[in-house]
Amino acid sequence: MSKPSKTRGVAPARSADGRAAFWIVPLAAAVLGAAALWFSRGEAEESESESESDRTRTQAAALAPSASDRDTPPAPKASNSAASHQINDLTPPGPPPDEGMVWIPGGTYWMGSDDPQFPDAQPVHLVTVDGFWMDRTEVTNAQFQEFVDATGYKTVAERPINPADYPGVAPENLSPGSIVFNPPDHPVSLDNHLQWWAWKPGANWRHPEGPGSSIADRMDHPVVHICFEDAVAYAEWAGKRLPTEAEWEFAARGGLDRATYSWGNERHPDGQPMVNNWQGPFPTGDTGEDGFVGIAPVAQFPPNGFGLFDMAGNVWEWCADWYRPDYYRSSPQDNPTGPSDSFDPAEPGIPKRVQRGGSFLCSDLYCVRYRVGSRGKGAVDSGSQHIGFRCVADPAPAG
Ligand SMILES: [Ca+2]
Ligand SMILES: [Ca+2]
Repeated sequence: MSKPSKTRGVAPARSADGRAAFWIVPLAAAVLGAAALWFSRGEAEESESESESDRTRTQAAALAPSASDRDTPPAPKASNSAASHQINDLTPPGPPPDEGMVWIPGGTYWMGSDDPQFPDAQPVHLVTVDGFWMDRTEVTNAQFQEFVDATGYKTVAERPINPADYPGVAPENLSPGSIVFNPPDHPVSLDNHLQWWAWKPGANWRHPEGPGSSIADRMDHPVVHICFEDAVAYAEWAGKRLPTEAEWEFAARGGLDRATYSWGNERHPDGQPMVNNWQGPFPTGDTGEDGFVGIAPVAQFPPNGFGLFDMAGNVWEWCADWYRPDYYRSSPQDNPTGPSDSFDPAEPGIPKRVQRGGSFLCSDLYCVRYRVGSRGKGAVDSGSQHIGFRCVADPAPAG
């Protein structure tokens, strides 16, 4: 299906309510026909069901660097030497901006993954980032509530949808809402995410599963149904910012050199679950062997080497960078901030930012992107029940 034309292009500004289109419009099936292509499939979760032809298209598209990156000296590619990996002095430059933040010392690391499942995370390349403060946890409902109480902010999912943006869609299908996990009660093929996601009017951060659901007893859970601009608005209010993708991955690696996970290379060290993700058949039967079916309160699993929680799993986390599958081919080495435009060959023309870390829905059957070097992406105007964020802050200027 095609997205309304006004949402096409890669303008930084979010089109009014494009997020809704992928979910509302399927309701008008006669108009749109086949499956909605949305957001995040970015969601990254499509990765494991991606067809060979899709992979080929992705890889072919990745051969063409973006114009803006074409003349940038690329970062060095991975070699067998670990000599270039180094972590700066761990000593913080002063007190943290708030007690929820930890100092990430900066340094040089090998960014990306050589796992063939993740062609957009290649080549593995050397990146250097300066030190920064980072939230220890995903932003919680309690923290987001403070922001909303102070500012009256309304998230994208709470705002009215302008019928003029969706000619031909019945007004009753234009209620504010978001995308919720709605698994079938029977096994399904993993090639169509619409089988387990649904557009739900009334779903938003206050009502994660839609009307009737509440966060009252979930204030220590990560906030979800957050679009990119919602995350930016919170960060600005908090005097913080979103991490670049390079900062996020450096932090997630916790000082380790090219490990598979944010905690090391062993999935269950000493039998200990290290991530809130999915066990059992997807999408019908999460057995919760890690202790949690669905989203967990933050910080229920051991922190990584930098003291950060849930850098793998629980909820996806927005990064500041535009998404392109080819960016690692031309990324500068020092403090890269992402490409100047967005391109996802699976959904050309839909502006997407990077998301990282995977979610409670990732398993080794489907979406293994809780592995630390892998990447995700999402349409900027699409939140969902497993998309949240955390913030970073720069150190105070010396002197
Ligand atoms: Ca779980
Ligand atoms: Ca996370």
